Amino acid sequence: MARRVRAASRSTSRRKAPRSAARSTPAAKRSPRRAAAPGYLDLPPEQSAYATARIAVLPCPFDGTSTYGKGADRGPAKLIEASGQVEFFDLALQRKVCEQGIATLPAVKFRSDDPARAVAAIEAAARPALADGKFLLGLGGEHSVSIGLTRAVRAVHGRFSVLHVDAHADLRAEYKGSPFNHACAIHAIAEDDRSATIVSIGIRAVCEEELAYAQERGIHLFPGHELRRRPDWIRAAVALLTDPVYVTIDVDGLDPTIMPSTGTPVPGGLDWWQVCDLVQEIGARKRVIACDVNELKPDGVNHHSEFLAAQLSYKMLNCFVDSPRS
Ligand SMILES: [Mn+2]
Repeated sequence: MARRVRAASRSTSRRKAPRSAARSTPAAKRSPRRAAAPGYLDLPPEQSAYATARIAVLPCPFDGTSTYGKGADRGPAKLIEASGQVEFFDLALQRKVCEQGIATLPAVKFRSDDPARAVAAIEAAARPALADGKFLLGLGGEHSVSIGLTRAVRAVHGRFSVLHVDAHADLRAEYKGSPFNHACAIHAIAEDDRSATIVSIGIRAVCEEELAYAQERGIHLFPGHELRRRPDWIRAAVALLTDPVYVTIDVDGLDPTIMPSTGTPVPGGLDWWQVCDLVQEIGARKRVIACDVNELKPDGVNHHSEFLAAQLSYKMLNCFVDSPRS
């Protein structure tokens, strides 16, 4: 890969020497204990140490309630693995936020498929990093991980508005016996703070009860079919948000042609540049305090979805963390 050769002489760019060296060590000479997997972006130790990192990444590999394609529990590890190939420098933004330090926290452990316990475990795992002043990036896992993440953010930072990208409204009050099912994620967040502004983008799969709830609760829906007829949708959506903002992106909000590896794909989603423009506009106009990327379900064959999710998450960090406005 050309990038590895080019990057070899620049310490702040990509370098792969340590890992390829490890790979050439004969198996018999390797330590019997498995080396820790590389963290987010595969950063060198000085940029991934928790104490000095501006950003904390929390893997939340929970997939207890998904209903169609299972396997979102493998999403965080695959996204982090793919992030090792993402270029540190964002060309469009002319920014390299990894220089502020990005620590990868240990993945949250789940003892059962009970989403209520998972939400509590994620909230407990996310709180310390937020209390330490880190910007938090949560990685799902199914969308119910966002309930725990937002609870932690609310406990530490107080109230916030929510920007939500998704094919699904996720506004069911209960599904398969739980209010914490991934089909209920935004409903639960909306009920946790009844007055929080919520803006949902790219929605194209919804039931009538969810629409009625959105109307009653005052959730702003930007359905997929309206976006192409509404050239100003990004500015209109971002203008509705009040500071500070939490951003949650379900990768099925993107079109399945570019993001096939997700449990419940729906045609007609955002393209790459639309989601980039949206994220960039939020970063330019709003103060974002935390975000998540969820519902990546690696298929074990193609890996462009993992790379897209990794690059999107890093673009979010480049746009959101200490952006000029904040
Ligand atoms: Mn969804």
